[in-house]
Amino acid sequence: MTVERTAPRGKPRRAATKKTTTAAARRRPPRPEMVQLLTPEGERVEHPDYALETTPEQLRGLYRDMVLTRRFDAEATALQRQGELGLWPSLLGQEAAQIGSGRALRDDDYVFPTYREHGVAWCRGVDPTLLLGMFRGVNHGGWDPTTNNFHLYTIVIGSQALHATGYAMGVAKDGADVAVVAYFGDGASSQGDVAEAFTFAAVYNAPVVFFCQNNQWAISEPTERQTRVPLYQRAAGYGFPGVRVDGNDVLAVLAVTRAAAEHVRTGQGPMLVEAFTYRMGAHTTSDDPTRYRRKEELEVWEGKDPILRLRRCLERESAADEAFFADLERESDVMARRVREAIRTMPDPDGMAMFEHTYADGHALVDEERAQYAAYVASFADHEHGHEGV
Ligand SMILES: Cc1ncc(C[n+]2csc(CCOP(=O)(O)OP(=O)(O)O)c2C)c(N)n1
Repeated sequence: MTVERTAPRGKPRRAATKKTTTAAARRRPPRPEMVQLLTPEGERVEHPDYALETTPEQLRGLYRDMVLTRRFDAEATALQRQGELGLWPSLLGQEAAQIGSGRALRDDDYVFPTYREHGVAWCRGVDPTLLLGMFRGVNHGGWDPTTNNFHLYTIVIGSQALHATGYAMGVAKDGADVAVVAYFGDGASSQGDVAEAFTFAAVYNAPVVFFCQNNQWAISEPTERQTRVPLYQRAAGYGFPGVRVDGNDVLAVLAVTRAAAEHVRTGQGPMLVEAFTYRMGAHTTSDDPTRYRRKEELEVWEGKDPILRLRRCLERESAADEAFFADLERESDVMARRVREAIRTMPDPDGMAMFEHTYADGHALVDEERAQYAAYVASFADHEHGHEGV
């Protein structure tokens, strides 16, 4: 398998001349266009549709976001290994896709994430320590979605595409000029929920950006087992535009998402962005990717590391000095310490709290269940009391 194959193994196209075309080239389908503004060597390139002006300060800001997000993620992975978290889905390798798209949005836009959007959460201003509660099993979310217009993480694959579409339809009815963004993965694109969301969003002209991070794998299923066409081309079948962007190029992701958000805000209907990227770590800490993917594939993508790429650009353009990198290193250490302290002081939940947020108002059945549970818990107290001293 070649790591960048994005279209199905179809009938080979006829070679123009036998002399100039190798057998391997004949077997390879044409590579779909992908928006790129920064090469893996960190060189800026122009794209006719996605011009992007940046100041050195903005470049440093994007770099800082990616470095801190990666450090937070590494810390959370280590905490899981130390038994502090039940599970952790790492975003390693997807920093550019998340920071580029997250920084393209306005505060009044609204985001529906999946469970791996730690970088987007960072851009929305969610305190990173709040992301850990659900994975420690002490709460069902951890943050108030209305504070940062960032919905709770969704583990049911693809369902949030429907939530986002419904929300976007409501926003449109209210006449607000905001963008709603649904994040999901390549695997989620196989879910009925995503297909239904595409249909509804298209026919109701809903202001929703479908942001697919194609990280090449849905646990152990490669993208080629999810689709016979490049994912961004699916949008055409529903009647809205789709674009593929180099998901390891933070500048291209920023420019493309900014344009997509403006497209939906201005009433032109939904848009699909496919960020072509790679999950460099395991699917979650419960997964062992060496069971299903080759190390050569990982090595190819390590050469396209999104953080290294922007660092090379900063150095080429003399946009950051050694002091900047050293300060950032110190800032990362401080954040890591804060994350570890937050875990140690995170309180266990009050069991009774689970009855609190089921309905906005009271409900007779919930009251009954609460009473039953309270009696059950109290029975342990009696039991312990009765056996005191035994
Ligand atoms: C409805 C549903 N089916 C199956 C699962 C189990 N599951 C968890 S993650 C995952 C793969 C998702 O892959 P993708 O959408 O590409 O996102 P990624 O994890 O790669 O970011 C599956 C099948 C689930 N959580 N929900």
